Amino acid sequence: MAKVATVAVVGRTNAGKSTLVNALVGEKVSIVSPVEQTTRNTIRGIVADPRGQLVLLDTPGLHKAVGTLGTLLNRMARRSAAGTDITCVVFDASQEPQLEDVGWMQRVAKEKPEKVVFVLNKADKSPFFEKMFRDAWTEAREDSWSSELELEKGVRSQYAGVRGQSGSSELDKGTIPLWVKSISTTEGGAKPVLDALFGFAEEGELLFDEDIVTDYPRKLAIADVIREKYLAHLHQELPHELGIIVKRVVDEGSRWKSEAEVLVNRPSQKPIVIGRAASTIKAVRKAAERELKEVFGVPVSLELWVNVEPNWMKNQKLLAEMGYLGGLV
Ligand SMILES: Nc1nc2c(ncn2[C@@H]2O[C@H](COP(=O)(O)OP(=O)(O)OP(=O)(O)O)[C@@H](O)[C@H]2O)c(=O)[nH]1
Ligand SMILES: [Mg+2]
Repeated sequence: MAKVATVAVVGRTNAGKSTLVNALVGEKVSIVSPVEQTTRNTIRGIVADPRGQLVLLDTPGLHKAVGTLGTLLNRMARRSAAGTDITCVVFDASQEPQLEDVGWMQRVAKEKPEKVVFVLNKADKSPFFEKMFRDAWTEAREDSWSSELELEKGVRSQYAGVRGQSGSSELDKGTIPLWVKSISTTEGGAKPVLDALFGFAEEGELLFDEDIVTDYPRKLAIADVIREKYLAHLHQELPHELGIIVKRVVDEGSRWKSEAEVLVNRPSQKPIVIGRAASTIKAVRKAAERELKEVFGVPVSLELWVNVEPNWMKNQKLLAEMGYLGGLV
């Protein structure tokens, strides 16, 4: 029988979760960019391997939530971690541990999931803060256990005594994460993560057909590719105030025709997404069409409409249309 596991890939925004998922799947199933909050939906990437099958949930990176969309993304990430066999926390170890990294450590220390992989990502970069991450974990674990013991016994002094003894059964009961390094920008660089995950996987029936790499809905996948091309074009300009809704996809046999709405928050943002003489929207459309042909194996022609929709990030109906309200898990 094959080895099978579901894996929540979590961590702070920009840590490289989607890049890692793509490397593990061996195909691009999730969009990637240097801009924060790139991933907005939970996306399943399915890894086929001679050992078996891993179902990876790529989640939106945890960040300080601003507004409804931000809160939703955080909730989605936390919820995904709860329902899976393995929790894979990705850290960008080319930077010192940040608040959100420590937040995930505290969560792991508190909830003690049985199978946890801590990925020190961007191992190709220098400096690399491995020790700081390991120290941060030691601290998070001790803090959590200290408050637990205080609760159980009501005396801090007893905790101090226990901490000094190595191999104390009381302090050993927590999670022991497996630490691995990864260079997720290359398929081979992520192999240590793959091996760690299969090490935790258990024998079982395959959850998906062997030739499936993702079950992410087509409309949402197209919207994501358009948004990725926009992120690449606009860089730090209004990335969070840009929403894409794919209105329809018509399968004409040898090609698909798709119409999408590009939403901005304010009228002043319209010229930015259109560009001088429509140069931006044209370049985005071309780049997206090129990638969609590669992803789906058929030519896709896109029609893009730009609309101003004040406060779309708080509009439940629009958020639902973008798939942000009902996760896939
Ligand atoms: N040098 C280097 N860059 C990496 C590595 N992994 C990811 N990156 C880069 O880090 C940036 C963020 O990657 P993403 O995969 O979009 O990050 P994410 O964690 O999914 O971000 P959100 O979706 O916003 O939560 C991109 O520019 C990637 O190319 C790595 O191992 N090495
Ligand atoms: Mg992502």
